[in-house]
Amino acid sequence: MFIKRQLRNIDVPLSSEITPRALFESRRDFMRHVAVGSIAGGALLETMTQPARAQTPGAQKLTAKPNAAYVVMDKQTSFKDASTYNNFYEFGTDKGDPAQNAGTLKTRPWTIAIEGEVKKPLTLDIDALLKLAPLEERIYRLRCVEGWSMVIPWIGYSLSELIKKAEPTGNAKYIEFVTLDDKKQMPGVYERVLQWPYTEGLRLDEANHPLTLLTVGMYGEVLPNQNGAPVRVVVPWKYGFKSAKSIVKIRFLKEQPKTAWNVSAPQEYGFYSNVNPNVDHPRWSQASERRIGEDGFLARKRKTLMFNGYNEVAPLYAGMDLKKFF
Ligand SMILES: Nc1nc2c(c(=O)[nH]1)N[C@H]1C(S)=C(S)[C@@H](COP(=O)(O)O)O[C@H]1N2
Ligand SMILES: [Mo]
Repeated sequence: MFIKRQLRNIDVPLSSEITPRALFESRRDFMRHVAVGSIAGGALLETMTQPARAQTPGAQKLTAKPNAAYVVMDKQTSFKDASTYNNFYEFGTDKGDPAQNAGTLKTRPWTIAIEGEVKKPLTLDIDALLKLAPLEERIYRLRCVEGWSMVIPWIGYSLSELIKKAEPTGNAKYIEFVTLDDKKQMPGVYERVLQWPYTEGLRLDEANHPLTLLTVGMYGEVLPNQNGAPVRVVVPWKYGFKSAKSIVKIRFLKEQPKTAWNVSAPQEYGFYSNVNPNVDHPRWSQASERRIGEDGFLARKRKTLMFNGYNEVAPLYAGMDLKKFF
């Protein structure tokens, strides 16, 4: 069943995926970048990146200062698409399942335990975590290994702020994220598609990279449950599955942790999982991607960029064979 579902999501390249159009489009995007870059001040930048207004009845507003250093200029994905086309297997394996089923997730009270190789093990209440550092809005591309991507205005702060508070020992080389695992709130956990709890991990220097966002909101609101409320990470230069949702525990470790996807299919999902157009997944090409919301007759495929376009992370992998460490 698992394999069948995955296969159903394969992207068939459209015949409209022809070079001249792709070239034209990327040149236009480039010109847009140049134009914006040459204008001083953030005013234009802000109008061009206005979040598509969220419309969740009863959703809680969350204010955050836009951080102009972290703004992808591509058109934003609509809130509707970003909150109804999700991967969150604890709530089911179909894209619409999380939006349908995640209403049962209780996000208060909620604590995050910080354990392992730290001088200050602690259990943080979610409301304390929200106040640990100023909240920022950052517009990131997120690329799923299945071949689609979105552009989302997230709210949070660099995970490094939390790591600083925990004071890792000199032994800490890796970090592990553990998602809530509760059958009463998460109907998908009855299906044995993955090993529960969902776990993910990063090398400590990756976790400390300023791009790695501890995320509590999106589109000016608290995170919808289906997007990983009340707290998740977003690691934009890696495939989406590295961005673990609804985190209850962060462990600091000496050794590289196991990760849920790697355990389920080690030939398909490595530990690093950096977005890399030159290394295909056995079932999906990684050379191009479909931007959610651009489907339809005139939809084009976009070229996938190395590190999802976040070239500033390249030094983290200096001298590493990224085909071997996929
Ligand atoms: N706990 C948990 N986190 C998860 C997943 C999941 O199934 N369970 N799916 C991952 C995958 S495959 C992707 S692409 C992103 C999707 O995030 P989004 O729904 O907010 O776009 O969440 C990731 N985080
Ligand atoms: Mo994904």
